Amino acid sequence: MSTPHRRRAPLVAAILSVCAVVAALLTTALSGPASAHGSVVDPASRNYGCWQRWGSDFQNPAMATQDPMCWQAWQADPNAMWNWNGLFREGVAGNHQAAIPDGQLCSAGHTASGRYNALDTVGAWKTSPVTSNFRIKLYDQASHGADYIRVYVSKQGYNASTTPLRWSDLELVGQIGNTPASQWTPESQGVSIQVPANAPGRTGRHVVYTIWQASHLDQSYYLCSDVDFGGGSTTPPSTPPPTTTPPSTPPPSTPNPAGACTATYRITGQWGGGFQAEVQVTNGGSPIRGWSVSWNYANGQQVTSAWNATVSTSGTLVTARNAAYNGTLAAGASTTFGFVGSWSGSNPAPGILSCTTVA
Ligand SMILES: [Cu+2]
Repeated sequence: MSTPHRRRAPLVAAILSVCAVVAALLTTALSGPASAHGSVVDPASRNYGCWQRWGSDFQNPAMATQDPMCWQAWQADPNAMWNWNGLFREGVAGNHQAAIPDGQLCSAGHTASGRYNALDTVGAWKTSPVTSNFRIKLYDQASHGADYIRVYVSKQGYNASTTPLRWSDLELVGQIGNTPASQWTPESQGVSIQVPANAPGRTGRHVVYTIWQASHLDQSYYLCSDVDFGGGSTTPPSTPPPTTTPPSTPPPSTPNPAGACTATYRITGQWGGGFQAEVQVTNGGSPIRGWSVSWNYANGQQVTSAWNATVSTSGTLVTARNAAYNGTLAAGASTTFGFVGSWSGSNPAPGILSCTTVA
């Protein structure tokens, strides 16, 4: 009777050590560069940007002068870049501000045993140019989907070159709700999604802070992207922006030759109470330098935020005019604009889209 008991201890120890080895292997596999999580890739998050710019050349001493913030991050812990997709915490239960102290927002509160701490360093991180209407692109390698994604931008007056980022520096400028991965855009591995944001009144350097609440478990990603408002523009400065509707020309509501332009409407994603749609405008006639598309919503849908067009609403009528940079269309050319909106009950596409042109 006592023999099996005496044998059990080494057996249990053996099982436990096998478990430990398996756990260690799993941990290594999950935290290695090939693991499947994600990040904001445009505008690039701090560590994704450093990995993108220097991952194949991370020992180049030129980085110290050309990209000093990335240099200090690579020196501090290269795994922060190899694991650009692993900047998350688990079990936060939505209490993001309680979990992450001020000054540690870019490292998710020193997550992963401090691997990402150097991302909190204040200084001249490389920026991506944005305009006040921009979108973040989140790449989700493992198709987790999102319970929600929230996009914040630092308030005008915050000095990203000198001040550690605090929660009170941030303003919510865009968000989406529950969006399963099946509604995201397929990538060769995983999926991606774009979240529109609107941050008027900014100039110069700012930080975009994205919280991605993944759907597979309570896993929250905290991602700092460095941007420059107006320092660069999505419109190349060398190209004179085409004027939209000079007062001397007929307003876009003036009837145009039938078939001059056409518009097609496509819902690209839909979730509880919200949806995202894309409209393609095709110029069927001679070259134009402006367009306007209108439609009526029959079920109370509302456009809440648009990109690549200026959208106005009057009752059920929605009118979208070209942005400064996409009004000019050659014969047969197309362009698209998109928006997020709200709906309830049902969300059918509008039956008729009228498209008018500015010659
Ligand atoms: Cu993951």
